[in-house]
Amino acid sequence: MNKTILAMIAATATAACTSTPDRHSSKLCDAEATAAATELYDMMTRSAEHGVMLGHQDDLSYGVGWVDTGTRRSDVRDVCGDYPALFGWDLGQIECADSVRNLDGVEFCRMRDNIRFVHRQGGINAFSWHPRNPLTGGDSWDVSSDEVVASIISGGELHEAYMAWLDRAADFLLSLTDDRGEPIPVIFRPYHEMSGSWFWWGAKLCRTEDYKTLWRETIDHLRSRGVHNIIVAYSMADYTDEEEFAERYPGDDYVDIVGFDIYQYGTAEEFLAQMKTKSETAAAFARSHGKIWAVCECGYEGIPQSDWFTEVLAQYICGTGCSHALLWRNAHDREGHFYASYPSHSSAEDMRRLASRDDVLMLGGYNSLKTSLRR
Ligand code: BMA
Repeated sequence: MNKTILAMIAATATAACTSTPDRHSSKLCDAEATAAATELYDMMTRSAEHGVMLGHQDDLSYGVGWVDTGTRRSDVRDVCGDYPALFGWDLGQIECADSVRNLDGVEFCRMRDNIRFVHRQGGINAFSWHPRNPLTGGDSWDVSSDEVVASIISGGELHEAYMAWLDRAADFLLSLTDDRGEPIPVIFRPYHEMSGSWFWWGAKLCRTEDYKTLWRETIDHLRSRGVHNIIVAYSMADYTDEEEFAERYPGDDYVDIVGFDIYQYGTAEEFLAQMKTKSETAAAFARSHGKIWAVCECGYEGIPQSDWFTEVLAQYICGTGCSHALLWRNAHDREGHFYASYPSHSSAEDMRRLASRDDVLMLGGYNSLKTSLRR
């Protein structure tokens, strides 16, 4: 972190951000949250006032043209000279008995090792979850039945079986221990993009009330299993106003971070118009509910515009009180499916520029900020 950021911290009073909640109202929704989770959430609330943390999905697991061999390689670090502050992982397939790898081929034991590394380095770990379809046996994207959610909530014929899936997720979350054996705090972002209808839990695939029940029963079940190291994130797909944003919201007792997933598919203008609506709405909702807000997933597949990071993405993630923005994965096994830059790509210089902004926190910047805030 450079001097400018430190000066900004000193001038916090003048740099007050309108879109972060009153710090004192920001406490975790879990009354029994671990001290480490509580401290992390508090730090995230405060860091959002100073900059946005950059995140990357599967950053240490693989990148364009390589897979993890234990060297902690990272496309983001290769380009920017520093790791992202936040690391995304996906739990998909943890629900299957004796599952060794997640849906993208990442071995859960390697994931755990990398999560411990991230934690030791002072970074933040965040989970999404693409569970298989418990009714049809298909994957998350199997939307052939609109009975799935009803079948797994209380009273549904698969309720008990689904609780066993949650048990496997709980076991994994509890296995993420630090050097002292304490559970590492992580962001947990289940049943995401719920306003869309491409996952079995999507808007047209279940009743709104059943969705909320599924969410609450999931969190309650994890808590009953002793999982108190999670910071829960609610991440919408598209919406146009606060009413839509709130429609499937399971309640303040079940959510800590609100936000959305957003990808550019068309023009930059279209993307920016969506960013504006979605970020302003999420920020307003976060403010009135005492939560923090984030861009939980984002990107432009293949980064066809070489200055996209600074000219487009930065516009609504910087200076808006956004806690973090997670770029999606750099697939090693799917040509052109990457969202962070890599050294030989035409966007590398621009991603470096984004990472060096005073109001963008990479891992080093986040660590320096924590040190200053703790003083
Ligand atoms: C999607 C794509 C898929 C991947 C899934 C879960 O957006 O990247 O290839 O399997 O996420 O990570």
